Amino acid sequence: MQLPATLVALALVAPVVSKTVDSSLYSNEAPLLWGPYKPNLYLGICPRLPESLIAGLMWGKLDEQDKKLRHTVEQNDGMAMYGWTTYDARSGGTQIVQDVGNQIDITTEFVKKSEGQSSGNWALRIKGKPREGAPADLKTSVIFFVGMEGKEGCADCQLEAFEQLGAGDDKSVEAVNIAIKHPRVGSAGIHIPTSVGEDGRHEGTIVHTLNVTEDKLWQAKSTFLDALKAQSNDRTEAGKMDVVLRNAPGSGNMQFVQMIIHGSFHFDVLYSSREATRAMTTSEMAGGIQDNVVAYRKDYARVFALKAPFNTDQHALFGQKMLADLLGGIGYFYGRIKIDESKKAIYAETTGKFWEKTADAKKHSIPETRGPYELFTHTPARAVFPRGFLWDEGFHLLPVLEWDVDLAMEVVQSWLKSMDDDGWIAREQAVGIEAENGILSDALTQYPHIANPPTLFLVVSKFIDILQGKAKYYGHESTLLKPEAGKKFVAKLYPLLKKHYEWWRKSQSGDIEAHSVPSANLNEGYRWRGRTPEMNYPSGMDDYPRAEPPDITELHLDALCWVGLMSRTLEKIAFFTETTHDAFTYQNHIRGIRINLEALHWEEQQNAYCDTVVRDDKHTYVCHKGYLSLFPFMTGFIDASHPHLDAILRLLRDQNQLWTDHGIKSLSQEDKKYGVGDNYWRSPIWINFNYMILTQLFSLAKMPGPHQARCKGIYIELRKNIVHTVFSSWLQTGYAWEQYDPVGGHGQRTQHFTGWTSLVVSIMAMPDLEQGDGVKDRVKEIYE
Ligand code: 6A9
Repeated sequence: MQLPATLVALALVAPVVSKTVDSSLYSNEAPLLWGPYKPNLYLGICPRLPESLIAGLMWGKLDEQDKKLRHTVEQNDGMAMYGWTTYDARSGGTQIVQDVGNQIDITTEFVKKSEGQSSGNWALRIKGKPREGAPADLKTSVIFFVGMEGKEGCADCQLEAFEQLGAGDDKSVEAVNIAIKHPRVGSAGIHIPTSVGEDGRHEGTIVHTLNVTEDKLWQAKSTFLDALKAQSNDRTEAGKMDVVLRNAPGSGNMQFVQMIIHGSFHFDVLYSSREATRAMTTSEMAGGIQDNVVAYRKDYARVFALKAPFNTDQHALFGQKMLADLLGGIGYFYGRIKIDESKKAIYAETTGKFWEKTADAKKHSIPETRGPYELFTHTPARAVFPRGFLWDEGFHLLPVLEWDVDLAMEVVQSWLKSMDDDGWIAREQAVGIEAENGILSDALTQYPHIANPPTLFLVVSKFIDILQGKAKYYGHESTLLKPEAGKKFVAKLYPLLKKHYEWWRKSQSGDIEAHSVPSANLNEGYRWRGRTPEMNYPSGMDDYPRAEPPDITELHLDALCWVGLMSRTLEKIAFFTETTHDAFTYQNHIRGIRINLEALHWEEQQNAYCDTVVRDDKHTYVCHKGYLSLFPFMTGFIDASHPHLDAILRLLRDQNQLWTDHGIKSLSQEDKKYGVGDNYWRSPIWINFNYMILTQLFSLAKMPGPHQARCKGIYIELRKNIVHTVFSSWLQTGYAWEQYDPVGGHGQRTQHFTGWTSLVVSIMAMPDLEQGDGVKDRVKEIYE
């Protein structure tokens, strides 16, 4: 083991701290220990260990540091572009931030090296390059910080900075070393050579150690600026505000390593665990960066092999970036969430204007906390919502599953572990104080009667397809795909999935009897709890039109279909894990669901599936044609010979209803709520549902049936339209977007929405069915 002198000395005195990575987890998990798991920061690194270490980067133009110091990702920072260009959870990746305001482009390269079960080494190379038009002598302040959580009262903890002096006469500082000792992390050292690359000139490296309260650790920016302010105030002579912290290395719970650099630069941060057989070196890191880029591109080409007409270099670059941003948006969270279960009786929603009572209860609610627990999840958008969203995660994991099945299932497991004793999973999880920061408490509090679409079941279902060889896997080497391992894992998840399913059926059950439909099955009808006028947040399609005013007799079509999707997944699991007896129960449920899709939800006049409600004692349809009407189709209940397939295809391919050249839009323009109000789910195009539509079209295109050719034709067109939409918007703006405008096709709402919009990666890899057999023309004939 070759460690810098100071660290060698340290290693000798440091007792070996026993490894604390949870040994109950399977073996492919150790390489996931460290990562840029604070996606809310441009670069925030921590291990997947509660209350341990945080590290990260801040930068800004020296004389505007107080206003433009970059730390948390902010949409209004006005970056020309930012995000990962390559990223893999096991080996690392490269991120670029084009910082217009600070006139500099920052590149962060992150490399991980882990051996066996050891806690592993990692390294960072930070590069800066002045942007065009920047002054010749652009001065940038760059700060690398490390904080240690839970240090107070921890006798065995250490976070100490040392300067490593050169052998030369001038005794200049050659490197900064930070010694780390922590019961969960073990002993380690961070080595930061002070040289800043060939052209870079810098005014020395300073280390400033602080002892701060815990809440200051994750607020590195204000902690740093406050320290500068305090330092300026301490001076007796009046003058300008200080821009550089005093050099004061020592022992504390927070370390700032600050450099003032002229022009372009690069410097390295090398983290070596004492358990590793050798220390991380600059050359190992440089080699690692190169290898990672090459491997990432190669892996991408294999796993997401682009199919015509998207087999171009430009689409490859685009896809690599989209995937890297999805993977790089993963976060590790630890802490508590706010929940309110004190008024379960009120939330039962059994009387007339139930939402008024609920609103009142919310007003007076004093939420309790639940936890602490861990959540390992991808995030929809780093700037605006860097936290866990249940139904988003199922979509995130579909491409991840193809890339790294063990990682995807690790995340599934993390979410399922957050389930409470009743089987409820909170839909929006801001776990811990840092994740909660800046969110109104109204949006934070979670209610245990609220559900969210169970998209994790989609992931488990596809996982079983892979295990059974029904879906091909070209991703990372996997432990779960070894004989018997996958089955064991599924058997372990099964009780949790079943519990969630049972909670869902019970908590969201609908009053079928009130509808007095003789042919209906009396068990399978569901209603989203937590509805308010014009809104249905739990469903995920927030303002998609429903019955107004909300009513306790409503039966929601999407809720029924989501239950059906769960039933079918559980049936699959039951057969797969040889718990056949259970399978019969699920089959029974599925039968009931099929009956009720027709008996309760199919509206003959409108030729569409709809929500329903009881009005004037009568079973009444509430029809707003759009994504909702497509649910039986999207969730796989419409097979090739289904009598309503024709109507569904007509609806989605009709230019006067849902079809646009940019993808399928959320609501028909013939609906009176089209584009009305906030217009969130009332016309825009969303990629998650377009993906679901495409996968169904694809499977029907392969299945003999009266509409096979149509399905194939529409599949070909829709696939092209969606990719074109996301791709061209990305070319124009540099970003992926939350949704797309149904008229112009441009990206809108949240910028750098790297969540389910990334499904475009899977879409580009879906087979191109175009054979030049005239299918397209035939489809045109039918519709136009
Ligand atoms: C807003 C902003 C500092 C809304 O992608 C996440 C969710 C989806 O699950 C849902 O289906 N989005 C969709 O209708 C975004 C939700 C953002 C809510 C929080 C607060 C201020 O934060």
